[in-house]
Amino acid sequence: MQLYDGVWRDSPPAQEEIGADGRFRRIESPLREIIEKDPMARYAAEAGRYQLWVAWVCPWAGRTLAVRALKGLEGVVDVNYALPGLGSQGWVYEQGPDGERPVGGYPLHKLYVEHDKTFTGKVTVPTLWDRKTRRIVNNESAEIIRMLNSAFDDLTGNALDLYPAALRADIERWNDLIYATLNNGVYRAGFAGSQEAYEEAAHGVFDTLERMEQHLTVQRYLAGEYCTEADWRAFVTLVRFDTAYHGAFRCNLRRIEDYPALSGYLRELYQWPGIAQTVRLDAIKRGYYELVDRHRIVAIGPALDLERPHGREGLPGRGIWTNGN
Ligand SMILES: N[C@@H](CCC(=O)N[C@@H](CS)C(=O)NCC(=O)O)C(=O)O
Repeated sequence: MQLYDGVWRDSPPAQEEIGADGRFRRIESPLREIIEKDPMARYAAEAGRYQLWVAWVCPWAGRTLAVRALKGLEGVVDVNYALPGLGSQGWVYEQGPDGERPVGGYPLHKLYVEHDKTFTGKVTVPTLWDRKTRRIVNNESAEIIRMLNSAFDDLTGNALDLYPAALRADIERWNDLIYATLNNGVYRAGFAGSQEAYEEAAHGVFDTLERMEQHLTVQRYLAGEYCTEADWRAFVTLVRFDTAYHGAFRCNLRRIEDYPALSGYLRELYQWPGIAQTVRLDAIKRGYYELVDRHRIVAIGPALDLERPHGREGLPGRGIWTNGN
C-alpha cells in the first residue's frame, strides 16, 4: 500500500518490495531534508517546531525514540504515536498535526499529501514533520537520529555524542553489517517469498548474532568502551527479537536469551535511563503477529525479564561520549 500521485491505494503490506525472486528489498526513503543548528537554515532547530510520527511496533521509529530520550529531547521534539495496527489506511493516529481529533483517526498518508499533493511512494514511520513550513523534513530514521544527536544541542546543552568523529569508522562498519543482516535481515526472513530467500536471510541473522556475541564477550559496546549509535541501532532489533522475530518472522535458530553476552548487553541497554519507556513489548508482539498471522492470533510468550541484572559492569565501559571531554 502506498500513495500514487497523492491517491492512497491499499494493497498488502510490503507487497511492492517483494521481487520476482522472492527476495524482500526495502525501498529507499525519499524525503531527506536536514534540521540544522543554524537559525537561518530552512529547517532550523527550534523547540516545539518538529513532530515525530512513530508507531510502537516499528524498530526504525524505535531508534528515533531511543535517541530522543538519550539526548533529553522530550520537551523539544514532540511525538505522535500511531494507534495499534497497520490497517487498510496504513498508520492511523488519534490526533492530526494540529491536535485535531477526526472521527476514525488521522491517517499518516494525509500528512504526506499535505506535504506534497502529488506524492508517490510509501508512507512510513518514522516521519519527521515541520509544523512551521507544513512539510515533511525527513522519513529516513538513520538520518533522523543523526539530527537528533546534534542539531538541538545549543538549545538543550546536551553534550552527549552518539556519533563521535573518533569512532566513526568503527560505528559505520557495525552499522553496515547490522543494518543488512540484522535490522533488515529479520524482515528479509519474515517477508521472504521463497524458501531459499528465507534461509539465506535467516542464516545471515544468526551469523551476525554469533559475531556480536563473540565481540561483546570481551567488549562492553560495539565500538569498544563507548556506547554509540551502533549500539542503539542494534538494540531496537535485539529487543524485539525473542518477542516478535523469533516466532512471527521464523528467526528461530536461537533466542537472544540463549546468548550470554548478547542478552546481558540487551538488558544493559534496556535498563539505560529513559530507554524502557521507549519500548512496548506488548505492542511489538501484537503488531508483528497481526501482520503475519491470517487469523491475527498473537503468541502468549515468551516470558522475558529484561529488568534483571545485566552483569556487564566487569567490562571496561565509559558510557556515552561527551563533547568537550
Ligand atoms: N527506511 C525507513 C524504513 C521505515 C519503515 O519501513 N517503516 C515501516 C514500519 S516498521 C512502515 O512504516 N511501513 C509501512 C508500509 O510498509 O506501508 C526508515 O528507517 O526510516
